[in-house]
Amino acid sequence: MAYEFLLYEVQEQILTITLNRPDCLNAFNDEMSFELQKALKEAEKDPGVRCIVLTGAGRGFSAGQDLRSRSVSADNAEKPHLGESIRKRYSPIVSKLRSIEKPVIAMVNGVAAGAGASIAFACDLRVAAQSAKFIQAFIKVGLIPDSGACWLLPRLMGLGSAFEFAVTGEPLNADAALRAGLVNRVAADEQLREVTFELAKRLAKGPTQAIGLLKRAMNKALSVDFDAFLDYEAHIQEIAGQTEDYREGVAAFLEKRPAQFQGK
Ligand code: LHQ
Repeated sequence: MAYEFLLYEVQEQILTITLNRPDCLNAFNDEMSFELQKALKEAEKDPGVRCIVLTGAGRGFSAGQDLRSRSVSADNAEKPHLGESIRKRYSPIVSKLRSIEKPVIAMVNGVAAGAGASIAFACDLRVAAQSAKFIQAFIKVGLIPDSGACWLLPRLMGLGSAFEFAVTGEPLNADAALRAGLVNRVAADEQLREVTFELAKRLAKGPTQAIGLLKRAMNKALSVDFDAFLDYEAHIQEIAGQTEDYREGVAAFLEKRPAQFQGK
């Protein structure tokens, strides 16, 4: 499938999706948001994709909504319908990032603002370049953090820090984001790709189904009580125990050799 505003490249079972509107720091127009939805669906179906890296072309990760786009313009006589815009464009993206049963790494190469930051927060892991920064820019244009940020941020960094981050709209640099628990690793700019792909390769060689089930279990854990979760966990482990990778993992342990997981 051809994309106009994304690059979609698979190598060594790692899919790299690059947001590709560098002139405006990869701000989302309608087409790019629909293309990202499609790309994630394509990745979900492809057994040859066992890890996804999401990044941006040029000096930014993404500046969020393209504020020049007519569909969100605040200049028209008629007031814009942002609820509808979010439901159609961003919610399906962040929902899929949370539910897709493959690990997703945001390789944050530069500024991530507004919905661009929210999309990075919806990924499973974030590796940030030293020069990257995160901005919850919404408040500066009179909006609330969207694309799941009000749900994700308190869980990632705690309620008080999340509120401060959102209400001030002040940027967090990569080191501050690491301290706040918003990113997993910070790499020197010139080593970002290497550090990210070292992690991606490891994940792509992992027991993909178990990683997907782990993601499902942790998503569930955010919304149920402990005993209900234990019941759910037993159900999920039952599924994991049926995989070929479980059989391989145990055999490799007993034979004292590294496991060769196939993602099956
Ligand atoms: C942009 C943008 C941009 C267009 C930089 N749009 N061109 C959801 C649904 C419905 C409605 C509304 O919102 C949402 C969710 C959201 O995402 S709301 C939040 C939208 N994003 C922002 O408010 C961020 C706006 N951008 C900025 O504050 C700055 O550009 C940041 C801090 C990201 C980067 O600053 P600089 O590094 O100084 O770069 P710059 O400002 O010079 O930008 C470079 C170019 O990119 C520039 O174009 P130009 O033609 O002048 O070179 C900007 O106009 C363009 N650009 N963000 N969101």
